[in-house]
Amino acid sequence: MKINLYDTIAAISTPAGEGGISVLRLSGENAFPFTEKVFRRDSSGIKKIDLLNTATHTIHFGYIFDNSENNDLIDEVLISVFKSPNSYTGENVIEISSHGGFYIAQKILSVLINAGARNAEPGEFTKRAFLNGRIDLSQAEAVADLIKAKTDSAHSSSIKQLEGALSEFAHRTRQEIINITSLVELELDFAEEGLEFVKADDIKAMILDLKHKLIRITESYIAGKVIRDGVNLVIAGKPNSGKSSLFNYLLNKNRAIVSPVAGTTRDYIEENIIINGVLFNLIDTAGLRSSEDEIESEGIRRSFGKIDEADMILYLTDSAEDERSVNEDISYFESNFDKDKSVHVFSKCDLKKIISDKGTGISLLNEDTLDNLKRIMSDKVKSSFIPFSKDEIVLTNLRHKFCLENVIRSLDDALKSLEDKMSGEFISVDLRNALNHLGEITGEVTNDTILNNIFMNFCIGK
Ligand SMILES: Nc1nc2c(ncn2[C@@H]2O[C@H](COP(=O)(O)OP(=O)(O)OP(=O)(O)O)[C@@H](O)[C@H]2O)c(=O)[nH]1
Ligand SMILES: [Mg+2]
Repeated sequence: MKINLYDTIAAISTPAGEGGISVLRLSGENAFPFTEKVFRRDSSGIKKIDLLNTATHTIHFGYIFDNSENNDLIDEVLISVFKSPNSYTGENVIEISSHGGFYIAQKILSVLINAGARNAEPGEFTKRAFLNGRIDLSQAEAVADLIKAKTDSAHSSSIKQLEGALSEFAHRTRQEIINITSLVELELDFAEEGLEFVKADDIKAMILDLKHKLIRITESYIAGKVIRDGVNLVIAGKPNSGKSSLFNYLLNKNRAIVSPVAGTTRDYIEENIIINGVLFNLIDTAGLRSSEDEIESEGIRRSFGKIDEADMILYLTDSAEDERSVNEDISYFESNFDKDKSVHVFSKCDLKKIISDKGTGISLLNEDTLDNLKRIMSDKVKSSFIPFSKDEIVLTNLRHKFCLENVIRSLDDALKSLEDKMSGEFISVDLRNALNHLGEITGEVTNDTILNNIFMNFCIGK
């Protein structure tokens, strides 16, 4: 995406479809004159507005006309005026609130394009905010995450990042690396005179300390991924064990076919659901057994595929079966499933008096047992994937994780150079590499490819 910071871009910022209002946004050097061409204060189209002499952060009622054709009246609108540098992009910005309706918004957009504006690319408003120094890159990325947030925790981690928590951390770390670098360079200056200002061991200890802090943060990415994208939770078990019934119950809708015939579910089904603040991608699968049926066998193969990829598994054993089958199923579960990520569930416990103490009993006829299962599910996610306190930074973005891993790699290089008693110049080069990688997080160090990849994923109008 080539960007000319001086042209004026326009886009509809609200989603397509009918709604109370639609908002269009214009940003750039000519945002004011282009608006003046098409906006009038009265419905007869006579009274113009002088935006340069209008106070910033004010709202004005008026009308949009199609000046390209017969000066047709398009809509009654409100325009909000934001003067550079106090706007989202840092440039002159006009926001037009029209009646909600895709046709009207499209029509106003085409009028603005006729007036001289250009259609904005995805994320271009936010990209300008970054290029104009209003926000750094990690904050721009937080804007995209904030829009996509589906749960409380996804929201709170992205709003924290937007407020600059990650940027602050990057700046603090940067300062620490600079301090270490200057100690190394000081050492370098005096080395010839045989003065050892700071012992190599001390420098090593400082780098190690920093490295451990960074490792802790990169480890938080798993939590971040769970917070952002949800936990892949597979419901598995023998045919007829009640998987689809549980799936439907958790979703609170009859999504999957339930029947007493073993082998009902063939292909897997996925749905999103939030349980106790945790986002789950629930996957109902075909019951596991050896089957002669070609289609069922393919379904079972897919079940195993999903089990392999799962973050978490609910394995259902039908407790209404006879004791031998139940015991066999328990051994099957115990020898084939990873304890850390699986929960053993005994289904249909209304049909059985004694429930094995090896798992959690549930019955669709008993709400308490299901609430208990939900609590076990969300607690397990919180303890295994999100063992971070509210104040800690949680990485939610893979790009940030890669940058930090590169920082750690450069710190390792520095440690190795120290170990090998290399001269200070080498150590200093390693530390400077670490600084560069760190700068990629906030965008102090960046290139077009990185920027394009980031903003490509935004919606148009943001
Ligand atoms: N009594 C009782 N019956 C249940 C319970 N849960 C499920 N069932 C019944 O068990 C039968 C099988 O349920 P499904 O949910 O279709 O089982 P499944 O594991 O999805 O079966 P497949 O798709 O064939 O692998 C149905 O007749 C359900 O009504 C329960 O808690 N109590
Ligand atoms: Mg089923």
